[in-house]
This record gives sequence, structure tokens and C-alpha cells, in this order.
Amino acid sequence: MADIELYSAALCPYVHRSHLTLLEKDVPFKLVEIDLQNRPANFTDISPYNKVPVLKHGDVRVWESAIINEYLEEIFPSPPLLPEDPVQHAQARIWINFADTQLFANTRKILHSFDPQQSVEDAPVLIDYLRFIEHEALVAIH
Ligand SMILES: N[C@@H](CCC(=O)N[C@@H](CS)C(=O)NCC(=O)O)C(=O)O
Repeated sequence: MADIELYSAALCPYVHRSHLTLLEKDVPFKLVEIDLQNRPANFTDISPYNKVPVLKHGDVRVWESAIINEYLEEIFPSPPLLPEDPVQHAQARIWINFADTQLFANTRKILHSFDPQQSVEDAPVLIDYLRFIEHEALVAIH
């Protein structure tokens, strides 16, 4: 198997998503920590968007966390990431979309903010998202 590297930043929720997928699939990999305030020279040779995560698999590079996970799913199908049942499959994909379009951007904004006052102002939006997740989880188990 070609070597796998995941280019990471410890606080990045997008990285966590692909990191968890590698762990779940029990795939050996190396985590390469990138300081986003001081990126290595020529980092865009590895990451065309100049962001993390990027997965390197031999000569292949894949970026965008959701697409990295789809790639890993195809290369390492076991255990599967998504349920087979069409309804559960759709629900899982709705949560992926929720994370992409709403949750992650706000989490990231707060985690990476250098302005404590701005974080306080941004926090209620994140709290609303977390309440929404909690509410939907309670609906799902009843
Ligand atoms: N849509 C991308 C988002 C990745 C992203 O925004 N990563 C952040 C860290 S959490 C980053 O590298 N930011 C660097 C920058 O924007 O300068 C994904 O899902 O992978």
C-alpha cells in the first residue's frame, strides 16, 4: 500500500473529519502538522487551495475534507462510513452537508479568532447550531 500522509492543523475541524475516517478504517498514516501562520515554502505544491486538510496517497493528492473521505471510502471500503439503508444514508449525508455549510465555518471562526470579544459575539450562533444538533438527536431516538 502506498504511504498515506494527512496534512493537518490541530484545531481544524475539517482535518478532524478526515483524521477520524483514517482512524475508523484503521489505515496506517502519518499526520503532518502545518503551522497555518507560517506555512512551509511551496505548500501550494501540496495543497493547491493553501489549506488543510490534504491527503497524500503515494503520488495522489486529494483535498477538501468531504472529498478526502469519499476517496478513502472508495479505496478502503471496510468498515463503511455510511449506512446502507437509504433513509439512514440520506440522514447521514444531511449531517455531512450541515457540517459543511453551517457548523464547521462557525466553529473554525471562533477557534481561530484572535479577538476574544469577536468570539463572544460569534458564540451564540454556534450555540444555536449545537442546540439544533441536540434537538434533532433527541427526535431521532424517540
Ligand atoms: N472546505 C475545506 C475547508 C478547509 C479549511 O478551511 N481549512 C482551514 C483550517 S480549519 C485552512 O486551512 N485555512 C487556511 C486559510 O484559509 O488561510 C475542507 O472541507 O477541507
